[in-house]
Amino acid sequence: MEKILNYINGELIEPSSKIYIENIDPSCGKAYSLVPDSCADDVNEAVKSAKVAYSFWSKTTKQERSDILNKLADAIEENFDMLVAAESRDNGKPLSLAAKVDIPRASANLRFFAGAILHDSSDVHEMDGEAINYTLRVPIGVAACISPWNLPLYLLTWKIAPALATGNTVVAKPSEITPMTAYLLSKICKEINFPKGVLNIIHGRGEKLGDALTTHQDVPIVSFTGGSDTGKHISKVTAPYFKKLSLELGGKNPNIIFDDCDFDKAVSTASRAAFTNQGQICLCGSRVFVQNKIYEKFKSALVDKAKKLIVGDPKNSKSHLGAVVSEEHMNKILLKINEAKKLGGILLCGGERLILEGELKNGYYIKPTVFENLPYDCSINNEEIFGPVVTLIPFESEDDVIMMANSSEFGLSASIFTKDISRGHRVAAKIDSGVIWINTWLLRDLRIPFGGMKNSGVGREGGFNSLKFFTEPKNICVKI
Ligand code: TXE
Repeated sequence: MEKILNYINGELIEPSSKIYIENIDPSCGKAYSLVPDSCADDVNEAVKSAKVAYSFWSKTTKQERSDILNKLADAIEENFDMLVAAESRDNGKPLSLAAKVDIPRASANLRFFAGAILHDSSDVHEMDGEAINYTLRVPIGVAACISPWNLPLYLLTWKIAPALATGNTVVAKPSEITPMTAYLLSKICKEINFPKGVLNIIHGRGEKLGDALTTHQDVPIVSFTGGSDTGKHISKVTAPYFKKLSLELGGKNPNIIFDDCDFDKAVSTASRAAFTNQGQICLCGSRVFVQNKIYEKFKSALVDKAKKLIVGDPKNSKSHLGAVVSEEHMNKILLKINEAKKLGGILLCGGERLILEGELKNGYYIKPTVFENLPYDCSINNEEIFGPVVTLIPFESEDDVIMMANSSEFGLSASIFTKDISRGHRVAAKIDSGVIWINTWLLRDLRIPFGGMKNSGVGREGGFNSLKFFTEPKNICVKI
């Protein structure tokens, strides 16, 4: 079986313990490669290498860094088919989705920040002719970039691109559940002679090596995307060290459908928001609030759509959904489905594992699932299930739906469907979410502030927010 290797100081190396864990292909439930089970010693080596590299990388010009990031983006595009296939196999997502979203966004992230760093500006505060303050933004040092399994290369590059563009060096820690494309990226880095030590990638279990990385004295900055419990833990262990911390966590996002919406568009977007990537996107709309007047009609249209979605072999271009990421995750989703039934939820479609035939019979497939009759404040409507499961909740008035939408502990994103644009603006202003769409979902401009309120995280990434996060402002006051 292929062994994935750590990437430290420009070299692909085994974990110091030589211990590996199995990497499973979720489409068939079989191990197909081995992931280093790295420990604190490996983290220390990676941080040491990043620290040495920082001494030259932080002195490079913006143009030099931009050129190198663009070169890496070129190489991703040259290896497009290989990366698409690897992402689909490692995660279980349809090949078509990896080709349309994941891998194009990985190179786009690098290109975006390669451009952004050349067009950044700094603030000036003039004091009525007495003095001028100007702000310099300087890199900070070694950044820990910890990313999850749902959009593996997409979210890894979303972090490493701004970190590197601003002159920091990086120790990246991809999810041990989906390590393959990060490994392939490190092989690509080696091929294009990416400067040694500037980017290091450590593989392994978060609970084993995580603290060594996030609390390391030579790591002043930590950017994390993942589950809220892990975010809480990282927040706690890093607090005594005053590190710069960005946390992009989960969501339980409301999708609000008013009765004057463009009906067909609202149904198809709600279905996309519910089931894309098997419902494993932090922005998925998993609570669908529908105004009473169109509730029954909307319900049957959404259920009809959900029933027609093809769950199947990720390699088959006809599959709309592939496998969920792991057996453990599948079982967690199935437990939540049972809990929903016990709470009185009426199952409208799905609600069970799908067993495919032949080679894929042990894969982790779940049918798109729609529930109704679950109180807006029950556990199912508050916890992130992170699978192809949504609930329908009827509402009467604007005030009712705002109250219910805001009742969640999360506050990442929301969508509002209405043709009354004044109502769209009014409701958007009252929803407690960091990212709100009107009449669409997941339309992303990489310049916007991206992140959540409440338990969905701390800080914002995206555009100049990322450049600010990965730099330290220094004010210089000049007396005139
Ligand atoms: O994520 P973890 P898990 C949610 C989703 C999912 C739940 C748990 O609800 O069911 O989180 O998923 C690393 N120090 N999201 O357990 O553990 C880990 O190795 C440092 C939402 O897979 O948070 C991986 O690289 N790092 C989410 C990364 O953290 C640690 C996407 C994320 O894994 C660590 C994924 C530690 N102590 C899951 N422990 C989103 N917001 O998009 C783990 N890690």
